[in-house]
Amino acid sequence: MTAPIVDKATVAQVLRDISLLLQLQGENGFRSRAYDMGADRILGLTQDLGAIVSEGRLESLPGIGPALAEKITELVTTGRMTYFEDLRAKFPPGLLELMKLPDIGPRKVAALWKELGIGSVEELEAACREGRVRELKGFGAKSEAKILEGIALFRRARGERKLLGDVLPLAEALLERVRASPGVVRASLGGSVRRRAETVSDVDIIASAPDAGPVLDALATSPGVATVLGKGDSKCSVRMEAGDLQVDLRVLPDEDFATALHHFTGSKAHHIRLRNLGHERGMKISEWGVHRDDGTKLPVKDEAALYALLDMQFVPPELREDNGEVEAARAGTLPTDLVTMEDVQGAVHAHTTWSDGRNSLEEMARAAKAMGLKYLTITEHSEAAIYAGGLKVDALKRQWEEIDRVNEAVPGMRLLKGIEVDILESGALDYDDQVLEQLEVVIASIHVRHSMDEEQMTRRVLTALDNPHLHILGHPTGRLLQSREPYPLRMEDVLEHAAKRGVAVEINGKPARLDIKAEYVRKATQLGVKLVVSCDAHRQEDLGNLSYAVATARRGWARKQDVLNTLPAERFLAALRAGR
Ligand code: DGT
Ligand code: CA
Ligand code: ZN
Repeated sequence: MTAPIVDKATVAQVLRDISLLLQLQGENGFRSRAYDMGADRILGLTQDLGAIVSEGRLESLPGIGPALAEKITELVTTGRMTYFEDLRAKFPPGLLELMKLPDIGPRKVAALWKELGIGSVEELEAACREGRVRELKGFGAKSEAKILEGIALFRRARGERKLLGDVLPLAEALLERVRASPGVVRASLGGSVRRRAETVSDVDIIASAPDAGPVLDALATSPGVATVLGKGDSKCSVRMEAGDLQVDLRVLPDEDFATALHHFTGSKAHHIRLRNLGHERGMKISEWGVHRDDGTKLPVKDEAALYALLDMQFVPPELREDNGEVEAARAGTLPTDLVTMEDVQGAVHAHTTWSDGRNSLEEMARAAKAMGLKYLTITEHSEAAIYAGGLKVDALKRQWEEIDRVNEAVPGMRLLKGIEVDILESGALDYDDQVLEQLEVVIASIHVRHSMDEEQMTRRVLTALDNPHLHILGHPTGRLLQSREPYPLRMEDVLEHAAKRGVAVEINGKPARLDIKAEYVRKATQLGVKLVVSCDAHRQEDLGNLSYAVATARRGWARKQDVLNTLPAERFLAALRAGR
């Protein structure tokens, strides 16, 4: 799959910005609202935006008239929207950012700008400190203090790390834009995004081209850029409006690409190890390349060549954390068959409109097929999960009939009959054995009663693993990144017991879960536990979560043979049963 130049989120962001700018300009609310509605419409699309545009179907969407359709088409096909660029050029570049502050809307920004010439957060901060804002009608000394508080809050939020899943689509769209700009020979993401860390602080892009200028310009003029933070001969940094994300682009001559890419991929800890190994061999490794002690520069055509200079195996970016990969690569024992997205034949863990999902069985089947998958396990919530529309047994059986119908209607795709059954407080599963034994795929997870102590919680999960109908333990630690701690659980005991009982363990690919995490993946494979990579999809777009599960598997050194859904459907089912 190649990412389009401009994704839905960016289109929506541009439309919202236009709405704000029109309001700043004092236009009637009617015009600006049309852009806001257009933004909602685009975000709500379940189909591929690129396809809608290329087939000329934009205008047939309710709320999108011919003029708007034309502007969106320009943006999606060329990466630019002249109307937006012209409109934006009438205002200082930092003005849109001002609108992100708490309690500051278009009317206040318009007053600050027109009366005091304030066009950025920094200027507003200075004006508040100097007591100039209180002079304005509708503002006072109190509002100055409140604005300063708001600015502090805004800056703190900006400093927080972001979920990889919120950043990667945007990063890939920008990378495509860089790739498509004049003269580019090679381009890649770097940093923690390339290493597929769970959370990231910014986006690093590295490109090679004979002339850096036009490439740097391409980033600086990208739709969705709030501010150009700095631009030099070989580097450009911008802040995107979406998520306040900073993006750093570096452009070098192609002969320096590999060593620069390696440097800016990190991690720092991995680098330090390599630098020391280089030193022992009389080589200096730096962001500028590899030099002999006498100053001569060694040609390095790609990253593999760099590792070869150090007599090491190539280390995939996901493994570059100084977690033993340096030793293994030197000894030649680093796994060379880490699981890849291409290895995955079927997706595990999907919800539909039968419980709390947004798409029908047939829509999910078609979307999975479009991704090149061969099967999808349908695993709705069970009866106890009332909040999530859990299924009573008779509804479950009616679903099987619809699954049979869809399987006939969508050749080449097989929906497997499964369940995500709740693990009750006692460790019992939420359906009787007679129901569970009729299902092809049984995932069991905890959704309620998280506040047990470690002993109780561990016992609960171990008891669940004893159920002979259970195939997969779902999101085992229950963590939600940046919002919920894992439940207290002796994971080592859980993984050992899963190995003993032949239960597979889920790597849940939902970006806020990534559960189990990479460290436990590694432990699991060492104990001989089989894994599944899952999407935990609640709508068809979520099927893409599989790639985050695969990334987590790779970060945990999992190979293809460790992951059961790399098998074709029949063998996958046989492996689930054989474990028990
Ligand atoms: P992040 O941005 O906090 O999610 O994590 P990274 O790893 O992307 O870190 P970042 O963006 O500060 O720098 C990108 C890479 O550049 C980093 O992984 C390694 C390299 N790098 C940056 N600063 C240093 C440094 O002081 N020493 C060394 N050896 N490498 C550095
Ligand atoms: Ca970074
Ligand atoms: Zn769940």
